[in-house]
This record gives sequence, structure tokens and C-alpha cells, in this order.
Amino acid sequence: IGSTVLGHPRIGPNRELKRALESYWAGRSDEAALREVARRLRADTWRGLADAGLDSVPGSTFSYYDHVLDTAVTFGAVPRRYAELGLGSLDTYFAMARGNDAVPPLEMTKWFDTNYHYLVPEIGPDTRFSLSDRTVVEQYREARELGVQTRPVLVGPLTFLLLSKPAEEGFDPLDELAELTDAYEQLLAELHREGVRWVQLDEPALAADRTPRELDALRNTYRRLGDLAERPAILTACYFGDPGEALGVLAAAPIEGIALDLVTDPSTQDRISGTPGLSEKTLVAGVVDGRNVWRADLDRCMATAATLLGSAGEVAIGTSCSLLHVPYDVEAEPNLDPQVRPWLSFAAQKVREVVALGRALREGRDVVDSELSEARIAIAARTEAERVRNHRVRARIDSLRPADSGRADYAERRAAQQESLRLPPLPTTTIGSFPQTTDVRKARAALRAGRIDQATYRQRMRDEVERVIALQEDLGLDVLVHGEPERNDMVQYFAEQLEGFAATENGWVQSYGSRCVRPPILFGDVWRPQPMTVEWAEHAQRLTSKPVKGMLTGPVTMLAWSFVRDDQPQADTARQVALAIRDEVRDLEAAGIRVVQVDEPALRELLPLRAEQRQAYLEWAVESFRLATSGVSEATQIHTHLCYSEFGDVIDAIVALDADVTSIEAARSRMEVLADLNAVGFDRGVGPGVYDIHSPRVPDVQELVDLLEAAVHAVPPERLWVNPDCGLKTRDYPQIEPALRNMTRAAHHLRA
Ligand code: THG
Ligand code: ZN
Repeated sequence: IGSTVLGHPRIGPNRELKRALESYWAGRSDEAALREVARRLRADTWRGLADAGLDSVPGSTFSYYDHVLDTAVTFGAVPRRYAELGLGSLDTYFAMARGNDAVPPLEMTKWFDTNYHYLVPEIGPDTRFSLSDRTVVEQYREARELGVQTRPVLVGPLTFLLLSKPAEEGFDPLDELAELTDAYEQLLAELHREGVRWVQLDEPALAADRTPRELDALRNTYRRLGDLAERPAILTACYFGDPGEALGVLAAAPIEGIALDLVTDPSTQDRISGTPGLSEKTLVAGVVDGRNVWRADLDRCMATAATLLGSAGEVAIGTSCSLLHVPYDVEAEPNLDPQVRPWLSFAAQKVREVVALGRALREGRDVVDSELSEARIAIAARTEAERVRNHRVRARIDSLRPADSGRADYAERRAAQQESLRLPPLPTTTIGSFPQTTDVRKARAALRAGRIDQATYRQRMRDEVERVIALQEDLGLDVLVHGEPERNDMVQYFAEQLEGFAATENGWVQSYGSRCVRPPILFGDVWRPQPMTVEWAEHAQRLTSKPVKGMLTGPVTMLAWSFVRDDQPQADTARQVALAIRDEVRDLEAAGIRVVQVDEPALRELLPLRAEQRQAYLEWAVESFRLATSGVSEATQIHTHLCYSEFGDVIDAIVALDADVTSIEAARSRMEVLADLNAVGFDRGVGPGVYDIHSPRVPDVQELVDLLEAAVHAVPPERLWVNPDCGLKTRDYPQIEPALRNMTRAAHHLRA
């Protein structure tokens, strides 16, 4: 294998796929046009990787929407409700991905602990696995015609079933593994006939805790696939963490290669020498971080690869995981902070790093001397930079005492807040952002294009705040928000104003389907040069006698949705971000803001894949939130907001946040989360979202009254808040006005 990457971005260097998809979905272009864009993107990627000098080029670098969905379609796991639509193959695929008038889409959820989201396959008694779609074979031929010998990549059978959900209760997808393996065998045989040399089966599920039964399933499946007489060599890729016991299982299986993530968890490297069976295999040493943006320390990568030489048949160089999770090219960032720029490596740069390391390993370090010394200089500059290690920030962290992360007793706070806020029972509020109107978007575009100046832009936003406040007064809401017209993405908004973060212009990373984010790059010690939101909150508060809620993003979410530094523990980084937010919370209080909401929608997202690492994460996550919110008097009411997720694992942490009021996106989980909170003794204010923002239907008053009555049974009325779910920003006023009006009416009715 020599040198390779496990996968590649596919949205297009200028998001060509996003545009082509959205144009096709809107009916502005036809299938042929979409297929042509896709074909060109594949060709450019394969040629680019081959020309860069990779010895083995991954084949399945493209997907119209999601690679898990692709695997489901390949093996015929198309639920009947989509097959019955009678659509062509591409439109059936998009019906599964996005739904249509007749059917809802498949469920979507996070791909392990990344910010990518995949579609959850549904497996039930009706599912008949078979090789149903030959795109993998066709794309191999397509690449070969371009002169590139590729290595087809599929989600491996075990991970595929572990990520699937049962189509009906009591059904276990894993019971279908033998049948699914038949279909993989069929595909391997066909790929062999085509002349495929290597195939890659991704098994990232091995980075999480696995039961003995699951490890047995792994053993059986790879024994079967390995024993197949006529097949390509099999490379099983383990990434996103240490495969644990699964490494021994794979090492004993009759397969030719294993790719390991040597970045995420240091214990993986130690595990290798003690694992029998590896000495006959190709080991792809994933030494270049596939999911973060830092330039690789090539000397260190070489040292790591060198330690493996005695343990494996062949040591190849690779990325820790697919490059799907990083942007395309640092060269596409002309305005990036010039000091930070040489420290970075996006997909194009990572490919070059892998190629250089592969050559160094095979031909000796001298042949890539200039690459090695260039990396050395950049790494040294990053290590020594004052912006990376700021002594004032560090001194402040060192001087923190435990009392800085705690507030007065809740009973005391509650009394002081009641006195200050004088809210009615069942107070009504919203989660923070109001619809971003065309006018707001146009003003932001005009500012960016230089057609209006800062002062004009700010005045437009101030006018918008005035409208939003007037609307909330009219609707009869109790705790108002300024509506956040001045913010694009909340994480980006704060990152732009904090020292220690850099922003990209073109650093798009696929989040799901055609949707992308541009995560900021957290490169150095974080501090806040000046207030970030105070002026907006103050402006809003001057317009009303009702309390206006200040709106901030919490430290965990800032980290979760950024590229974070790899040179210190996340806990340390989180503490610095927490101090910056703490300063902002205090400034808001000083400006007369009596309620401050610090959102942590991503609290559940960073939860480690392995249970044994979770406690340590939850401790720093909670501590950083408390540090951010404990700098104010007991009369200041701290709110937080959490988005929908499997709360079970983090329920104790939610209690430990010690927020006065917690709003939770709940329309999807009904009122279950209230019962869960009660079970662990949660005794603070809580606002379960009373209607689903994303549904275009306006809930009527009676329906909301019924819902709130149910909630009052789970939570005493003096603790219950009334709010919609998050996401008003993505709707428009004709939808949200009547819905919010009905919500306040329902609250008034129940109050009476
Ligand atoms: N902000 C950031 N990261 C996130 C989210 C966020 N990660 C997780 C989750 N939310 C991902 N959800 C989405 C939802 C919508 C979009 C992207 C991710 C989206 N993106 C626009 C697009 O691709 O057209 C681009 C938005 C822009 O211009 O910035 O719609 O909320 N940081
Ligand atoms: Zn939310």
C-alpha cells in the first residue's frame, strides 16, 4: 500500500456538489447535469491523489449524500416505503435521504464523535440483503479508465449493522450479519473479477466498547470474508480511537491489512507489539491526523512508524481516518492569519505529508529533506508563538480557586431572582434567535461586499432588534431576546471576536448532505479583548421594561464546533474559553441584563466513545460551564439550552451545570426528558420545547394547553417555563408569529 489516505472530502473544492444537488432538488437542472458534476468531481479527486504520489488511491471518494446510505443501497437495504414510490434509483436514494411529500426521510444522526451526520439504515424482517447496486464496481472501472487503480472503500459489515436501527421492536440487525456477509462476498468476488487489488472495509465501530458477542460476530465475518478463494486483498480500517480487543481479533483473521488510528489514542501504538498475527499483515499507520487541521510533525510521525517496522509485514503510511472531516486546501485561504497559516494542513496538504512520509520510510529521510525541515520550522514556530502560549491567560488560569466555579445556594438565588425579575408563574420565553429575514441577510451580504459601511450595517441590525422587541411585547412574552440578527453562525460569531481563534473563508466541511459548516480554528490561548454582545443586549433592554436575556455560547459547544488545538488537553482549552465567556456574562450583568443564557447544545456530542473516558470528559465539561457562569450575583438568572440528544448518558451532568433554568429541545422526545430529570432529583427551572419549530404546522391553543397540562404533572408549575424548541432562526415570521401567539395564550390560560 505504501502511502494512502482513508478517504477524501467530496463536496467539491468550491462546494460544486452542494450547488449541483440543490439545483437538482429545486428542479432547476436535470439528472444528467448532476451526474456530470459528480463524475468530474470524482475524476479530479482520483487524478489529484494519484498525481500527488499516493501509492494507493481510495476509490469511493464520492457520495451524492452519505456513504452509510450508499452502503445500504449497495446491499439492498431499501425500506419498502421508498422502493414502493416507483422512482428511479437516484430519486429513491434522495427520498431516503430527504423524504418527500409522501414519506419522511431516514433518521439522521452523528457519525461517531465527528460533526458529520449519517442516515441510519433501517433493518427488519423484510430486509433481504443482496448485491443490488453496482456503483462501487462501476466507479472502479471509471477510475481505471482515467488511468487510476483505486481501492474501493465500503462501510464494513459489522459497523454497518451496529449503526443501523431495527425496523420494528424486538428485531436485532446484528442477527442479519451472516446474510449481509453473503452480499459482501458477492461484491468481493465481482471486484476480484474486475481486477481490484485492495478493498477497504471501514470498522470505526471498533473504537467504541464492544460486547463479546459483537467481537465474535467480527471474528466470524472476517474469517468468512478472508476465506473467500477469489477476492481482492482486504484492508480493515479502525479509526476514531483504539480498537481495543478487536485488534487481536482482526490480527488473527485471514485478511491482508489493518489500518490503525495512531493519533486519537496513544494506547493503540502500545497495543501493536503485543499482538500476534500482525507480522504477516500490512499495517497502515495512521500517523497524519485525518480530522484536525494541524500540520503534521513529520519527525514524530516517522518515529512512530519506525517503531512498528518490526511488528508488521509491511508498514504503510496513512491518515488516521478519512479526510472527509477537513477542508480541501489551505491555499484557498488568501486572507488567513499569516502567522497561523504555515501551522495548518487541510486535505491537499495532508496528502503531501503522507506521500513524503511514505517516501522517507522506503527511500530514507534524505529524499524528502526539504519537506522535513519545512515542517520542523513550522512546528517550532507554533510551539514558541506567544499567541499560542499567552502568559497572562495562563496566570489567570493558575490563580483560579474552586469557589470561582460555584454560585450561592439555589434557594438563595431563587429568592433573589424572584425579587429582581418578578416573573409570573409559567414564564414564557424563546431560545434566542429570531428569523433571519431577507433584509438582514442582504445587509450582511452588502457589508461583506463593501456596498455599505459598518455604521450603516449596525443601524440596520439595531432597527431589526427594535422590531423583534416590539413583536415580543405584542405577543406577550415575559423574558425577551434581542433576536440575534447580527450573528451568522453562533460559534463563528464568537470565534471572530475572541483572540486565539482564526476564521477561514473557504474552509467548508460537510455536515450532512449538501450542508456544510466552516469551523473556526482554535489555535492559541483564548481571551476576550472587548465585550462581544453587550451593546446589542443593552440596546434591546433599553426598548422594554421586561427582562431581556443575554445570549452566549458555552465553552463545550465552542470546542465541539471548532477545530481545536492538539497541543494541550481539551479541558485546558475549555477553561480558557470559559474565562472569556465569564467576562462577557459579568459585563452583561453590569450593563443591567438580569438573565443570561449560555447555550450548550453540543454537551452530549463530545461524549467519548469509550465509557471509561466519559467521567473525565463530563467533569471538565461541567466545570467549564460553571466557571463561565459563576461570576455573577445570585440575583442574575443563568439559563442554558440543550438540543435534542440521547440525554440518558449526560443527565447527571445537566444537573451539575447548576443553571437556574434549562430549556431543552423536547418536541421529538415528548416529555420523557422531564421524567428523566425528575428521576435524578433535578429541582431547577425547566423549559421543555412545547412545539416543534421544524414542522410547518401551527399548533392550536388547546393542543398547547394539553401539552402544558401534561408537563405540569411532571414538573411543578413554579418550576415550569414555556418556550418553543430551538431553531426560530430558520423559519419565517408568518410561521412563527401565530405559533408563538398561541403559545403565550396557552400559558396565560393555564396561569389563570
Ligand atoms: N454551527 C456549527 N456547527 C454545527 C452546528 C451549528 N455543527 C452541528 C450542527 N449545528 C450541524 N447542523 C447544521 C445545520 C445547518 C447547516 C449546517 C450544519 C447549514 N449550513 C449552510 C449550508 O451549507 O448551506 C451554510 C451556513 C453558513 O453560511 O455558515 O445550513 O449550528 N458551527
Ligand atoms: Zn437546541
